[in-house]
Amino acid sequence: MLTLGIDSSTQGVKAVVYDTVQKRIVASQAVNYGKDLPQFASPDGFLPNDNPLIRRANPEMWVQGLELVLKRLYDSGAPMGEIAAIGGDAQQHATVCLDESGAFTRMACPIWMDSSTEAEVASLDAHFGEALRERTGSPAVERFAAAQMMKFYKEDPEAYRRTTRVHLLSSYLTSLLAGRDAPIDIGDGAGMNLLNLHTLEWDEEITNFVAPGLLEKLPAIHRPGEEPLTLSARFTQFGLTEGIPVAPFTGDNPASLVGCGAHKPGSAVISLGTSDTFFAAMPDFCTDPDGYGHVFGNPFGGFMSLSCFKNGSLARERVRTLCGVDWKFFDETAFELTPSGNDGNRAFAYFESEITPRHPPTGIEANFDWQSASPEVKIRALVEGQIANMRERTRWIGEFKTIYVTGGASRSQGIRSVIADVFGAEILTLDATDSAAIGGALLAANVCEAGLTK
Ligand code: XUL
Repeated sequence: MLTLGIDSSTQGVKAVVYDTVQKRIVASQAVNYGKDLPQFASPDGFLPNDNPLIRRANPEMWVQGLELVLKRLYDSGAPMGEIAAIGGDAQQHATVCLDESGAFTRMACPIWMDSSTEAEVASLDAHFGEALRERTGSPAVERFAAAQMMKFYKEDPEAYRRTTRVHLLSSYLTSLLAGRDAPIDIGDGAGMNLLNLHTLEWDEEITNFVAPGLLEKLPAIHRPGEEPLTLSARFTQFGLTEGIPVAPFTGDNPASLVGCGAHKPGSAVISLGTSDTFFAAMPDFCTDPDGYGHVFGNPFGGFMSLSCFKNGSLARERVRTLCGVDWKFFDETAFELTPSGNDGNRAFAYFESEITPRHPPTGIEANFDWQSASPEVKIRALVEGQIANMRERTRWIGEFKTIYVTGGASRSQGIRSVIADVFGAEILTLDATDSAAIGGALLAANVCEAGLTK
């Protein structure tokens, strides 16, 4: 069976046609927002803003990105007519607000990188304290929908009032493909500070506190085993068959959990993308006592734990540019020229405000003379700093003998060896660096195999 997996990430969108029997990608295409949709003036997938805490994107860019990647697949001769089902994922936490006619009520949607809701987080903290973490799996978090919607209501009450539906990007894309309002997937819905993970219902007390009428604006919650949505006629222009099942899109991290085959407890996944994340299927529900980590839904049932680090691939790219070296040097040579441990030289990159742990956007902080150091020392210092911080902040998730490494930077032998050293674990990689899109394709296959197709 062929299924289509779509990954709508921060910097672009990818689509893979996946053969579920031979377990291989038969066609794939990608769109980069900066390069391919320059009219949205978002080189890194968000609108540049003088305030480094504000990170927003035009939702029209996500729609055009989706259509362009499907067009590219179709034009490349991919077997679109043979695709039996569609699944996918999106960057987590981005909210999309619509009015009754389905038009956007907010043309600059906060994405996961937004940290401009400090005041709202403080007010959620003051009101709910520990109860928020206990009920929703996460402490009050800047990028999550609760704080973001509280701010939207305060900043633009008129647009908030006109909003009749608040989607996550994942459920918005499912709605677009299905041509009707789609439910929210629990994997991604858990990343809003609004879903009670004990009842798997929206928490009325929290929604009432956040903004008036929010509960009615939230989509239904997807229940496993529900009849899937089906593809709308609009997408037949790309050779797809109207009426094929569309599995509810999930978050990129839950999709990667599935794509790596790590949806059963036992192994962990490190995804090295715009954000670096560390996650694992959870044997038992628990939360991060230090208040940085999260609990999301596992698309195959139960929960997953996750810690997210904001200064991931954009920081690596920035240091590579500062060093004036190519990717081969960054990924391999730098690690051949330097010893493990880097003679004690370590650096932390805060180009973006960091969330795990919280840190303002101060640039590079090194324990050595950064300016005069060689490129290889700088590169190892950065990567060892990133991975050592990850190790420290993910102890609450558990100890793992096997770690899957995925995402663009998983191609780097140097980075993989640092992970193996720091975690003392066996490192596995997939053939494709993009486990999220494969996860989407597997979720699509799952709705077919569950016999839920019409
Ligand atoms: C997870 C998070 C990021 C985004 C990146 O909580 O914010 O990993 O999902 O796309």
